[in-house]
Amino acid sequence: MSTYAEVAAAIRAAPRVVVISHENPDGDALGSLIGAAGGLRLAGVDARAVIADAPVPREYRWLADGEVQTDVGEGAYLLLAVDCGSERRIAGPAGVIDGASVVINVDHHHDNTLFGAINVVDGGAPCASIMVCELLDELGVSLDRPTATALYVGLVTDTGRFQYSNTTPAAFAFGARLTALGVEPGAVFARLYEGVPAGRVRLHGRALAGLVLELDGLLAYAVLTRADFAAADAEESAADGVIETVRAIEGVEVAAVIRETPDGAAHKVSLRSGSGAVDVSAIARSGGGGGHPRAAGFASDRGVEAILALVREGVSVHRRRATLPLAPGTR
Ligand SMILES: [Mn+2]
Repeated sequence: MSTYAEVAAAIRAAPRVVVISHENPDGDALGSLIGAAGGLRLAGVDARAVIADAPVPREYRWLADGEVQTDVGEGAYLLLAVDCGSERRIAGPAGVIDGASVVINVDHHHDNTLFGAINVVDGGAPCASIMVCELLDELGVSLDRPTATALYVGLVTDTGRFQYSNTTPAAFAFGARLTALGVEPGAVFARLYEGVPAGRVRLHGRALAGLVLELDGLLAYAVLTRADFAAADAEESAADGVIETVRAIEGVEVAAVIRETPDGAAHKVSLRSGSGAVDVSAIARSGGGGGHPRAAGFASDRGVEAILALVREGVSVHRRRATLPLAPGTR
């Protein structure tokens, strides 16, 4: 593993930096991406944030509008990937890795494939944006409020608003530091979690109405088809958050949401672990994806039944290997 000092030295030596993150960008992907590009510019580095063809979810547009380009621009560049567990999940334009003079990988996914020439991977970091901040500290950057706000978006979303098990003392300390720099948590909350479109609520209703529990209630899943999106009049990112409700069900160890892609040719599968007794990133890897032990996903061109078979098998393997903590008296 490399150090932030090595990353900083490579960035200082580069003509310019292109920052990228993962497909279907979430709050940490976007916060890390925009915070890194903005912070690097504060360090005097020619940096741009790039997302090719990935629609930014509605709740993050206030952060991303005007800050993200769809192409890498002219000339040689160093590539900085943030919050990307694998080169396959990069949301950059085709050839963005091959075209780079150097690839740097700064990430907190424990199953990171170490695809960079320089890799700084910390599976214990609550979010990638805290790692971006460590890099910016190494470069001697004084964070301004917009950059701090972008980094805070990564922190507040990846920790589930300071409620998931990755909400460490370091997470709170990072939040305190960013708040002292002028980040307004209440305003960020309103931007991220209020002003919800009605279509999103209708889509959640459809997903939850079709909820299925299997394996003595250890596995719960919901399936969303294109017909559901059309009937709810909901955009793609409206499915976000359904899985948190499914995961919270009593006794559920693995929650899954399977959603048909807009072209109808494939499915995106989100997985969450209830107590952490099942490593859902292992299930996701068996489907060609990856992630964190408690939050992972994969894309598949298989049908729903084949995907469910893979998920059931994954849950069963872990049931055999580990004694799942069952809530007393429930079964
Ligand atoms: Mn992340």
